[in-house]
Amino acid sequence: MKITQTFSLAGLLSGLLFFSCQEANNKEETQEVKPNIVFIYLDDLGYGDVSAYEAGTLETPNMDRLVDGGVKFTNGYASSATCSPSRYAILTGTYPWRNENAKILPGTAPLLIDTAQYTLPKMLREQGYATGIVGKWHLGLGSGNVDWNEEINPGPNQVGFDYSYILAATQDRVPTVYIEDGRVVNLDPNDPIEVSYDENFPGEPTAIDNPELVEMKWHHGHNNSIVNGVPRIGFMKGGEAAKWSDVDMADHFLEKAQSYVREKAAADQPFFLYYALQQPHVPRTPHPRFEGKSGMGPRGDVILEADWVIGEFLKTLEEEGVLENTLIVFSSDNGPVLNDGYYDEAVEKLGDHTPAGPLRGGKYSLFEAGTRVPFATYWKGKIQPGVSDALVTQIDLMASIGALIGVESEAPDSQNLLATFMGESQEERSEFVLEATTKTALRQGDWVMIPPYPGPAVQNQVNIELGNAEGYQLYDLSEDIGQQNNLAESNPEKLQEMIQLFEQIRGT
Ligand code: NG6
Ligand code: CA
Repeated sequence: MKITQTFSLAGLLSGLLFFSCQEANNKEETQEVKPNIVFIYLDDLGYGDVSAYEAGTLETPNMDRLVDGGVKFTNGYASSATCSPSRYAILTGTYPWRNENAKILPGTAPLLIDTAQYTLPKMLREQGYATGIVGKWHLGLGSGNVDWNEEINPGPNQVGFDYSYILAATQDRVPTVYIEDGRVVNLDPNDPIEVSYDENFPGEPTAIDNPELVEMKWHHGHNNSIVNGVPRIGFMKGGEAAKWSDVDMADHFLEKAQSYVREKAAADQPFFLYYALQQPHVPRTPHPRFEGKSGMGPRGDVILEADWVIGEFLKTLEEEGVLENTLIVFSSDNGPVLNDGYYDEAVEKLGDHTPAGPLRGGKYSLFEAGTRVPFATYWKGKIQPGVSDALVTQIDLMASIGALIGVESEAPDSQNLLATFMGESQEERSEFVLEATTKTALRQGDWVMIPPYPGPAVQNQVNIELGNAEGYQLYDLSEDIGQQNNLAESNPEKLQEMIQLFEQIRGT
């Protein structure tokens, strides 16, 4: 009797299970498939470097395909005029100036994002997404004194990514190796890697001691260890087999990004891919296929290379049948710079090209060109092509993507502007505190207020106006996009209003 009962109970249970599974399946069918999300994020690409923004001198047809085929933002901002703070902000939905360590990081810096912090990839992973990063990280690794020969932890895999294939810091900083899921790729245990930003390892060549080994001349900084003829920032010893090939880097990251997409598409798993290209940051090392192609020297050539890479990547999304179910965000981490530390003809061969478009300043600057960057959202068949002048920032992607997949983002600085990113609204931020090398300024509506800051007006080595001045600066961008007329004296009411708001937001 007991046995029969058990059997019938089991039967009942499996029946129930069957029904609930059926129900779930039906639900899934009626529910919309989760869109994939891809960030195509360039390094130091300026507002005027993309032909869809500034036609004429450099043709970037694949970037244009995203910009002209999606929503082209003319007031889209990176969160900072340098890399690490912008990358911190895009992944955490948090103003970088809230974290005092969010500055340009050396290759030995510890992880900048707290592993307990809620992040965009964590948010997506909780919703069943595969989350991957391919490319430049520059957010620190480990918790101090990293042993590059062991598992490097914490890193991207501890802040929300379940796959990572990265360069640790920048192309001009050691260690010049790729790291996959916390392990240096191709590391020979008999040739361990050592890295220091304080002193050289005895007997190792540097650009100062061995100028005959240098194939790319340094202009400022960049005179420590030499890898592939390129002098870098920082000292490195060993790891010969693991060293990357600079000219193959674009192809290499492309391959990794493509395999990631193919794998996830085959598994039918929604994915978030943060594809962080290294161009056109220094050292500019185009593959020989692109050498001389732009007529502007290596800087132009690597932009053409990046454009080609983007075209190939889009082809892969198409081939895998996922392009129409993928929201692509295309942008850059900060504005442009020509001479960023190497003699590479970026200045000499620039011709009529205007990397910053009509904007003043560049990378490192509080002026517009520091943070206002190419910024587009593209979703084939879903987003209608158009131009938006709405004020949006990369910080807002977290809340907006959260809204897209139906979750609250828990990132207080991030504003849900999903409708704007989808091209369905002109709703915008009312204000934004931008950052440049730890200094901040306020944009509100069409106005920008830059507080007084000590320091040089121009950083001579890179030849960029930084925005430092003894007095307040106030610009009306609706009439003066090039920030030529300081209205601080002629419009004291507006200035006061903005100072107040700025201090209120910054909590000073
Ligand atoms: C600067 C480097 C510059 C670049 C920048 C970081 C010198 C003199 N200059 O310190 O070449 O690497 O840091 O760029 O070393 S970023 O885009 O990653 O922020
Ligand atoms: Ca950068």
